Amino acid sequence: MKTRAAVAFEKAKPLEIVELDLEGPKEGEVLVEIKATGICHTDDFTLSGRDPEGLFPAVLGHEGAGVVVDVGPGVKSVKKGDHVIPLYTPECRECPSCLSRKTNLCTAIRTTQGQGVMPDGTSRFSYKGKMVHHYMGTSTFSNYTVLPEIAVAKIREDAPFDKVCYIGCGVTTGIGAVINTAKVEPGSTAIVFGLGGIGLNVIQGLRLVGADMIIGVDINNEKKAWGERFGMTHFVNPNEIGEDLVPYLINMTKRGADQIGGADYTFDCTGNVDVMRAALESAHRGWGQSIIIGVAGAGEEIRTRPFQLVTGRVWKGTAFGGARGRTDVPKIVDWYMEGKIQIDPMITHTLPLERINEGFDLMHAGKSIRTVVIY
Ligand code: NAD
Ligand code: AHE
Ligand code: ZN
Repeated sequence: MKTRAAVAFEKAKPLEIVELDLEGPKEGEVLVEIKATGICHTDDFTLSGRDPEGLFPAVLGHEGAGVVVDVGPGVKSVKKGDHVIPLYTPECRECPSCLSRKTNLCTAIRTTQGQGVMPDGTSRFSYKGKMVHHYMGTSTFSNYTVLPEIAVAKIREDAPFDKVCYIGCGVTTGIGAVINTAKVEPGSTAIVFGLGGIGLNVIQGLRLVGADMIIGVDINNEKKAWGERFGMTHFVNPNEIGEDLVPYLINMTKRGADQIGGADYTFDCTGNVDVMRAALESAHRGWGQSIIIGVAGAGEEIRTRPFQLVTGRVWKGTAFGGARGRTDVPKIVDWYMEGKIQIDPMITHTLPLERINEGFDLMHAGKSIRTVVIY
């Protein structure tokens, strides 16, 4: 069949809207009509050429929602007409990682996913007879996409696609980092670095679990009002404090009898390795945990004095907020439908597929929180 898609033919070039050929689903695969997709900073990261796993040409996009329109042989867990969210972190429930109960990083299809192909080693997408790569196993910048059955979460049918697509990455990553990875306790102090599509969801997760002091750090002053809207209690622009950021944050978090300072939990939502260091070093001596969410480019490394860890600070990372997609995503959709979490205000822009490149421009200009493409 044919599908309209925004294709990344080359790194650092605008996406091109073309009609691709798409093969139908094979054994264990499903064909999904994507109704809406968010644009995440990670799509931009890969398009920029900084992703060591980036492949071209490819159909990017990993934050979608849609309807199953066909299933391949052997598919049991979903059927035609089901509403689904594609999962870049699948959940096979059979691999050693899934069975360990220690991680959400299912390994069933990770190798082929990173190679931009389906689990049988081939791509379903082609253009003028030449293979086009899948991306993150999802490729939601195509109106139709083929996914392994283990990489879709079935969701309730009354949930609006143009909002719950955001649960396919940003919402789940931010809230999950708080609940699953950090396991933040009520009354905690927290610092969130980077108040974009991920950081604001960390903030709403912190409010949900009853964190006390929630400090947001961003170089864009317009993010102050955004953070406050979702529960941030204090805002810091590192360029305007007139001193080094870490001691400033340590001072801010000195409370009552505890004059050591430092936050119980810090979160990097920027992908900047210097910010990651500041996040670790502004965590509380003895127990502060710093969670890396941001994704850094090929060749970049994190640094700190080992003494920071010797004295009890903990560095952790999280992918997809530690969520097990087929199990957790339908629950997060319920939270949204029940009004427990907010999504609508964060979707600042909607665009048709033809204008998808404007979504990247808005992100670069710091003007959007999330742009959603509606097919
Ligand atoms: P975004 O562009 O919407 O937001 C980034 C924010 O960081 C912006 O508000 C920007 O002003 C701010 N910022 C930039 N440099 C800063 C600095 N030096 N100090 C303070 N703030 C700074 O991006 P996003 O969609 O929120 O994604 C954030 C990061 O998370 C990206 O690196 C993305 O690739 C990554 N990510 C990771 C996962 C995961 O599973 N680990 C999931 C989604 C996104
Ligand atoms: N491919 C990159 C890393 C990109 C990355 O870390 N991706 C996150 C999701 S970001 C979503 O917006 C992730 O899930 N990582 C775990 C995994 O298995 O990919 C690189 O550096 O090679
Ligand atoms: Zn993402």
